[in-house]
Amino acid sequence: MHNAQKTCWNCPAAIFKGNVDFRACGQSMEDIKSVEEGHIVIECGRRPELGHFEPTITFEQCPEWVPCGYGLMLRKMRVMILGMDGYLGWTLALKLGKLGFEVSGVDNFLRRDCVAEKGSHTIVTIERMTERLHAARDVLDVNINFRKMDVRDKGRLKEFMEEVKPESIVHYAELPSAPYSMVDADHAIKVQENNVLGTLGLLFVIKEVVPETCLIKLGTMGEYGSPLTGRPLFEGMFPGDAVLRWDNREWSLGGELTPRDPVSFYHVSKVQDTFNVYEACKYWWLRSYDVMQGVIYGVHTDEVAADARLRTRLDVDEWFGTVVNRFVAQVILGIPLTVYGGGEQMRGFIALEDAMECMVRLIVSPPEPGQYDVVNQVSGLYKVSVVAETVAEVGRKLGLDTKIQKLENPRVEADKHPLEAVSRKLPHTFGFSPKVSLEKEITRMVELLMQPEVRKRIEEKAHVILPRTRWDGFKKVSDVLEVYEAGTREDTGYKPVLDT
Ligand code: USQ
Repeated sequence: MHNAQKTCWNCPAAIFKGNVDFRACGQSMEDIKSVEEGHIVIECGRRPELGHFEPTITFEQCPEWVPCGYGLMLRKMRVMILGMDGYLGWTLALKLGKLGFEVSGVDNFLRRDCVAEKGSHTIVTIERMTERLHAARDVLDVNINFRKMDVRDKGRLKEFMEEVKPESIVHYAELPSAPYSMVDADHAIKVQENNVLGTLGLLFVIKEVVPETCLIKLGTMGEYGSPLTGRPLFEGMFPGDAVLRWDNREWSLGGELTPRDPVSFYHVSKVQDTFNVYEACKYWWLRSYDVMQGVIYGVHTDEVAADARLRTRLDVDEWFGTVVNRFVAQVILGIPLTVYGGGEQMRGFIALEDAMECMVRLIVSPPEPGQYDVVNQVSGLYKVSVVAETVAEVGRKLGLDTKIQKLENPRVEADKHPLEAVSRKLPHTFGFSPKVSLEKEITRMVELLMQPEVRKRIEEKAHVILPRTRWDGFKKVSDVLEVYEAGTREDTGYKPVLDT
């Protein structure tokens, strides 16, 4: 098991008692006189009868750590999900609950409000939170402790954390849309205020209430941009003068701490978070995984599919819909798939189900105090045109014919570029291997979206599919550069991917 050899040093139940300098986090304030000079000692929050001891017990040896299918988990581990009402937050809450974690969550429903403000809606109907919680109890026997709040309300957040004492915190409470952040000044400010200030305040609350918890923060691959030099997207935070070796080549990072080149004001907010989290780990010995996640797509996990009332949201409008999800909705409507620019731009992708598995693996394998670790969460790299061909091909197999349209790119982004994402930690350190191919998840999506009630909801919002938000600030629908039959171009590199 990937986390069997981790020790109390990683365990959030360990209370550090003496001879350890955690500087401002407060855990070293107590001086245990009886302990031999120079030894680090802890007390176990779950087994106080053990007294004070050195933090050397492995997860495998500790009876509090039990198998959960994704490694060993701390029995009834308390996980708080910030942004629990969202696409990912809700899906993860159900998955963790089903695995036996004690799940709590907060949300202020900002995502619902922003989507409504733009005149759109989730095409998969989702219930109000009260209904969702009831359904989780009835269908999955999962009880979730939910509190409505804005994470920027530090007082209320602190109160809730004092009550729950989370042993892991998953931070999804951010506005996730690049186009939404590019609408105008008000939208850019709203995104950056919500994301950057929310995360900064959260770090102070963690320091005060639960410095031993692990913060799992959702960053994004888009923080790296797409370096035209072909420099791989390394996983980590490296000193500016580091020279990294990869695939028999050497790369100098050009004097930056870790090179970032965000591609929208939204992505800039994520870069700012990266530095704030990194600093907090350094100043206060907090611990964090910063997850650089690729574009997520899909609708399926066993838990959300268990009942219609448990489904997670799915957005396909120009602001909140991500590319695969949008293309699948377009296939259903028979709209030519909206490839921006030449379609040669490449992104990292991961299916919803795989992303959730990665999160569980990270939760059960906490870093050490003071450790800030970057994890690239991606299962495949595809050109946008290849994604379009794949969606069209799956659609064709299910009886839906579609064309592809190339639109003048509303974004400012490199049209053609190399992309090499280093993603070694999830497979090598956390035991993850992707299970869901692009084709498999697209097939599940098409099948769900073809259902009459979902199709009707897509049709109702067909007018918010074509992009109007441009990075250059002009407001106009992108010109169509060309329209062609899917499968007629040889240059897309489309190859069906087999399930692993
Ligand atoms: N694209 C199209 N046609 C469309 C929509 C998008 O060609 O109809 C292209 C875009 O130009 C872009 C690529 O597809 O090159 C990805 O766009 P996206 O909207 O799917 O994803 P992005 O804006 O990059 O942001 C999304 C999520 C964000 C997450 C990010 C991961 O909204 O929360 O952080 O994916 S990443 O892209 O790796 O930064």
